[in-house]
Amino acid sequence: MEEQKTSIEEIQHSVPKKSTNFLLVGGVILALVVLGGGILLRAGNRPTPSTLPAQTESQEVVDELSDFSVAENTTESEVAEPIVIDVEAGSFYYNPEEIRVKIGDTIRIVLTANDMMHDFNIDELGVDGPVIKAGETTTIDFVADQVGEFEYYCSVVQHRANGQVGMLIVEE
Ligand SMILES: [Cu+2]
Repeated sequence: MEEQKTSIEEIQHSVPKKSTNFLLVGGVILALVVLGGGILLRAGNRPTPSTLPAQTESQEVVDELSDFSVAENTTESEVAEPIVIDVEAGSFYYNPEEIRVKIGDTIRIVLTANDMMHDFNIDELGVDGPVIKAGETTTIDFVADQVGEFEYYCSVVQHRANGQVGMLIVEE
């Protein structure tokens, strides 16, 4: 046992000594090459004046995104406080038949059908409400984003021709 151990130690000490040095030198050279290559690569990837604006751009995008969320919050608070206008629809009329608002107002028409089927439309403002039956109520939200006088009308068969119209007046 003692002999065997000694012989292994001898092998470990005598045989690999030169090759250890060789490996060490080789390893150092390899390390230097890898390190040198890494430094060169880094130097190649170092931000140049042409890549710097890209970073600035992405920062701007982040700024825009935060601006957007602020704008969205503002819109939400505007939508949260619409001007509510109750409108009765019947054969063949609207009550009221005239509505006055200010430019930029968010309008909520609460439309109730007193009889038959009716709806509420304003072509110029892109308002196209759903058709409701007698006794039903619906809400139609829109922004009065143009100054002027806009006719609202019922699109059910001949109701408009029969006089089911009104006037939305948007003032500055
Ligand atoms: Cu109608």
